[in-house]
Amino acid sequence: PFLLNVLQHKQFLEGSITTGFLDENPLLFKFVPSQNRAQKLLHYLSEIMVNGPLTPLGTDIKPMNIKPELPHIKKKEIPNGWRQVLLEEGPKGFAKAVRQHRKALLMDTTMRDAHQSLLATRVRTCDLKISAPFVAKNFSQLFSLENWGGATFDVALRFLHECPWDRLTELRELIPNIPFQMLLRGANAVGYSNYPDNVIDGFCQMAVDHGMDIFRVFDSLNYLPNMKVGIDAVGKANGVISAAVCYTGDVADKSRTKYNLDYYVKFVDELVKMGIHILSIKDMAGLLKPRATKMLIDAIRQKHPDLPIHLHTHDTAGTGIANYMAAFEAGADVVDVAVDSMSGMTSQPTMGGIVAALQNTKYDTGIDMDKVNEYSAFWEQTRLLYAPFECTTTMKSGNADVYKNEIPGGQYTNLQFQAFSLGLGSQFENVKKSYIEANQLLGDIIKVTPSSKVVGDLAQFMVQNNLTAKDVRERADELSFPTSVIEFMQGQLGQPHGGFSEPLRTQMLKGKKKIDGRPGADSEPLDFDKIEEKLKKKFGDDIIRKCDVMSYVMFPKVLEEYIDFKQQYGPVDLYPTRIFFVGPKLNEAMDIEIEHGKVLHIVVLAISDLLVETGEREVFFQVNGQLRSMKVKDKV
Ligand code: 3PY
Ligand code: ZN
Repeated sequence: PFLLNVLQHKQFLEGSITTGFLDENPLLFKFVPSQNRAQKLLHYLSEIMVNGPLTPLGTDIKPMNIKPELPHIKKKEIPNGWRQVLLEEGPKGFAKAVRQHRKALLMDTTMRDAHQSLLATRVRTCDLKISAPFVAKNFSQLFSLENWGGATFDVALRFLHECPWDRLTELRELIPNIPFQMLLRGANAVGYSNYPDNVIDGFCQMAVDHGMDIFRVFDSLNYLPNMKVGIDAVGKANGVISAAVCYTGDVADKSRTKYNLDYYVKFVDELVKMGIHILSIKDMAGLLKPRATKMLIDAIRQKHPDLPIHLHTHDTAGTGIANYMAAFEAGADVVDVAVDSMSGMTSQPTMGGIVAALQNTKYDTGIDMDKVNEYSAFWEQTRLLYAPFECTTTMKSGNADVYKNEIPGGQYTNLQFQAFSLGLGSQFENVKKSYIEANQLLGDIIKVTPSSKVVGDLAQFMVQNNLTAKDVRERADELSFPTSVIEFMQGQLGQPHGGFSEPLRTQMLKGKKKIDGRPGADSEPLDFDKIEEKLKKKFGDDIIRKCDVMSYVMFPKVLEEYIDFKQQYGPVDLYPTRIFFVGPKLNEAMDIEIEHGKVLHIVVLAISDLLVETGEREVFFQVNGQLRSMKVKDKV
């Protein structure tokens, strides 16, 4: 299976090789392993057919056998949009134009937060690509598309065996007119703990180079020094800095004094001083109510008349559209929605809902409802391909109890799912109660990735060990708390507003080191060249790209496993979603285009009985008319 490059060289083919040829062309004599993609792809199918899915499924509900489609769109049908404004005017001019725009603007989160909140972030690039030209043509009025960052980076590599950088490049190619937006976890980039500052800089530059435009930067504790790392990195990369203030509590409730209007306005003042282009209000749990929305946006708007305000919420309690109406009245510029069939509950409020609500008002978005309906119908079907990951397996409705427990959208779905998979629906009620207590124990902190995990881990620890808040306080020095809780208490995420709860902190840490400043302040810069060299040595020069090095820096083990998997099973991202997750039915035909114009027509014909001597089964295929077979160990 090895090819010599020299065999394809013109001089070789002409028979005019001279003795100096080898010295002049050393690279041609390098061995290049043939990719043998077809063989690897068959290996993937064989494994699934014999041993079941190679990627963990959330439930045993099967993806539906359908092929959602949208009308074909030609490139020349795509109109200009806000991205052209950004490219012409730069981030500052773009922000100014957004603020001057009198109508309501929308960001569509369908490609990121919506599926992170409803489908465990499992939506694959191939399905995003099917909808991309339709979106580019019909929704050119959108302020942006949120299609990257948050958990999508990790999940793409870890569970979907696809490269997040390629996703970005490919979507950019298909959508040249709508700005792309990503969620950047400040000094944690797209990870769960902080990286050295040069990593954040390098990451943002690479994202811009791959087509990213707008970065929503947040910190899970609203800790300004962490925010600054992200903000500066985006600025250096010439991206649009959309700095987020994470919202918790209730500014309309006078009895709740910790996160009051004054707190938020002062925080925003500090962000503005850092030179941000847009302010995001990130209501990650969906805690805003219309009156609070109005108070908050009014207060910020009065102090910063020229600052574009972009509101993000989750519709967990079902008050999302009402909040958005209040937000526009108070002077917000942009709000976040997901297409109807991917909206609601722990996802964003509906696109169709807000478009319709604003029609024939001064805020009219100009978006065509028929097109929203068509896009929604596509996602309604596409969602069925992700049935094994559906939050609706257990979640049937929104729930206003979120105002009490303050659990962020993505985490709410997860915790519920975990509780039900333990077979205890009532467990979820206990987890929610403990979540409230855990938050209070930790000093009533802002809860969003990764600080929300700290509260969730402590809550589950309390449920599992049957502990009340009083027990935790009294026995803190003898209990062994989850690592995330200890790390938070050490100060590894940053400093919470109002400081750590004492004496709990000291008791829990039992002498462990406390960090009282920015956790990553003293980290040494990473040497990317050295890492690249190491990875190339391990996997081969032609396998490792610069973006793989960055993925490795984010998630070392995940990247290595991703490369190993790809070397074993080939480009599995080419399989349609149902086949990727659960494999085909016997005699089902599929066409896989492994490169432009090169199609593998594959049919799985049969699976043999167990071959007793070897413990294997043989899977028989027809590939482009020829019979092929492959033996794999039966591990079941
Ligand atoms: C993430 O960090 O992934 C989030 O969606 C936070 O809201
Ligand atoms: Zn969100």
